[in-house]
Amino acid sequence: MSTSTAALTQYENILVDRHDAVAVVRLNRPKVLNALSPQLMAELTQAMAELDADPAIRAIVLTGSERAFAAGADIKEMADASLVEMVYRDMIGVWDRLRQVKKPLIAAVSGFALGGGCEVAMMCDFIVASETAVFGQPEINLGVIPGAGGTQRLTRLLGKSLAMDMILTGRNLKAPEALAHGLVSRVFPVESYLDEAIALAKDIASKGPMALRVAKEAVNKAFETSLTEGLEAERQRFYMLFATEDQKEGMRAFLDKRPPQFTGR
Ligand code: DAK
Repeated sequence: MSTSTAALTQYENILVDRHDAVAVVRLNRPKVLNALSPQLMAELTQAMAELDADPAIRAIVLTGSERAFAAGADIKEMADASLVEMVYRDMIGVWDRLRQVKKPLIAAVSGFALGGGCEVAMMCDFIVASETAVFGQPEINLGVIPGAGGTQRLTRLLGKSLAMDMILTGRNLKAPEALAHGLVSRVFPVESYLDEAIALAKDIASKGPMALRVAKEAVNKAFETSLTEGLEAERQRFYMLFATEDQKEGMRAFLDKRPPQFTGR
């Protein structure tokens, strides 16, 4: 892996490092396969908000360990909770903050991405995986159902038949199947998946920040609107970019046959 530089705020359950304009956030509860405790999720969403507001950062990679991205929400923390306690914990209020990240957010998944782990990966803009990645929503085996978007995002990404199959049986998808069905965009050897994800994030970080931001908004619109509304939203954003210096720089650089220097203005 490329050399990391200064860490940001110190957290107990995650590690945050910078690689030039790319931040790498690593889930770090190895003894429990990165089970997503409330404390971990609070730290994760706080770190994401900090990085999103940091002008030096242009893309973020979210990862775990080689063995586990995350094996789900922490079952010990939920096992004895009552309905009322679950409601007042407002887990979704915290988890949903990942949706508000405006910078490109790539999940780099190796090993288990189960339950809430799979759901967190799907909250990212796209997923790259190691050959050992395993995705699943095994909540049915615990007497519950996915609670952080699994029934909705998995169905949109994989289609009804495969999503139903996974959610009703609790069966997992290995990396090649996840790639074949579009859950992940690329699969790399386990030795290099994180380096590859960081390289990919660096490439994205070299693009115009404003264009990246509105491209992400426009793609996400596809999940929320009719085609006509989505096309209109895309068109408005396309025209809007002609008010940016980066559009002038990007097109001028092409004509001058030189690499563009985007500033985000
Ligand atoms: N929670 C707590 N501890 C976990 C854990 C989890 N999800 N997954 C693994 N661990 C712990 C194990 O208990 C074990 O701890 P010790 O016994 O050593 O103390 C340690 O991690 C290593 O695990 P194993 O010994 O089991 O390791 P194996 O290699 O044998 O098996 C495994 C790996 C991933 C197949 C297995 O650990 C497993 O089946 N884990 C549970 C997977 C699972 O069921 N995940 C879904 C959890 S439910 C919501 C948001 C999110 C959610 C719901 C609502 N809202 C916003 C409303 C999410 C719910 C879930 O994710």
